[in-house]
Amino acid sequence: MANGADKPWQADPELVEKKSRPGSEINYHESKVPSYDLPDPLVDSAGEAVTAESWPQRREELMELFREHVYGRRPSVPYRLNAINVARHEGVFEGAADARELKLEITSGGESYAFTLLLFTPTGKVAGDESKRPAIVFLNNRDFPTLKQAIEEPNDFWPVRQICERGFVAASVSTKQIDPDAKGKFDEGLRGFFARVSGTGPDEHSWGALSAWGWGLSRVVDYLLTMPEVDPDRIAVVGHSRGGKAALWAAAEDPRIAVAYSNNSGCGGAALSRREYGETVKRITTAFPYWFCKHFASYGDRVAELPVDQHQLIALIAPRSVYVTSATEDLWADPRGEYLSLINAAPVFERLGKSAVSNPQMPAADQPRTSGQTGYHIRSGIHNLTPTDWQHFMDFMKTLED
Ligand code: GTR
Repeated sequence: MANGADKPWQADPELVEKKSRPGSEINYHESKVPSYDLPDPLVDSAGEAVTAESWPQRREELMELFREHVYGRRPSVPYRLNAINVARHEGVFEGAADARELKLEITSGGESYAFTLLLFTPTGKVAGDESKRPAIVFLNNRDFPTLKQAIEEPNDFWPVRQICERGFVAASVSTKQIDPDAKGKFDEGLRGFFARVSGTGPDEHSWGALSAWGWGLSRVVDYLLTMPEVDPDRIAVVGHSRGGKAALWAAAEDPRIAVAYSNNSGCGGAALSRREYGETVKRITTAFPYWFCKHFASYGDRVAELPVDQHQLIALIAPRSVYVTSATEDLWADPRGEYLSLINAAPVFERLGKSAVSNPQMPAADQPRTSGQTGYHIRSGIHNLTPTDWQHFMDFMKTLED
């Protein structure tokens, strides 16, 4: 092992210097992180300590705060979901899986909106005496493959063959197909669709694209729950970066999601906003205002006044499971802030009778740490979702079976 390879991770000072620009508002120095107080997930708005029994009410209070101030409120418009088979190939990956392409079509007020679902089901025998498989739904925020590409062109970002070979049903949808990942395209996406059919325009607290993407994940869950081969208690959602932010919020909004995995999700995802390290609320709401509700931008210059912070987002998923990962060179996403979120959510898991990662020291690079419902690793390298990240995550999924 290289010197210090088993010591708690800390940002490489040379990298910190390299990334720090004179006069820039973006801070990479740990010494310049402002002092802050995190809002306590286990004290309610009346100042009362939260017990396991009162957690459901406190959870709802926190959900409302996140909706109102960060991700926005989803519309409550009735709709119908239709899954349309588009293509099917049996025995792909030398017989290891069956592959399908479906269209998930949402119909409301006589209009429809649709996005593609790619779905791979392993063909092998299910381990033990169980007859059902866990499923992993990947929210792809990069180039979404065609079914043919997913079968024929191995892709490290979504290593679907390896996922199937480890016994998981593998599903994927595209962020952009659910709601465009660009400014000024509201009318073209799911949010525009719902605004049109309900006749209500967006306001200060309406859902942003991250929430719409997460809503799309929940429609995949709807479909998976109709599949007899899927274990309804072991459905995971996975996202990288902006996709990781959406995956966490999707799991907060949808209790049927058993596991959320956020990879390099940073600001607005796993990282604590109050640290203002790397990407800040001010910067993200300037560059990507449409990801959040409009109101979130008003906290750009006053993050200390945010009624929530991101450890509470992770806590909202308790007592279900959360896996968070960072990358050593991805200081923009604030690895330490991501780890601190995870450990500051641990008291909620514990209050609910579960264990969670709580060691205040970060692990060394490339050494996954798991405890009960949560897990973490920081991979050597750049901002990316790699086969190594996937393997560690699937190892974590396996620990949940015991
Ligand atoms: C960046 C953005 C991050 C992160 C990233 C990504 O430009 O600032 O918040 O989400 O994009 O999605 O890769």
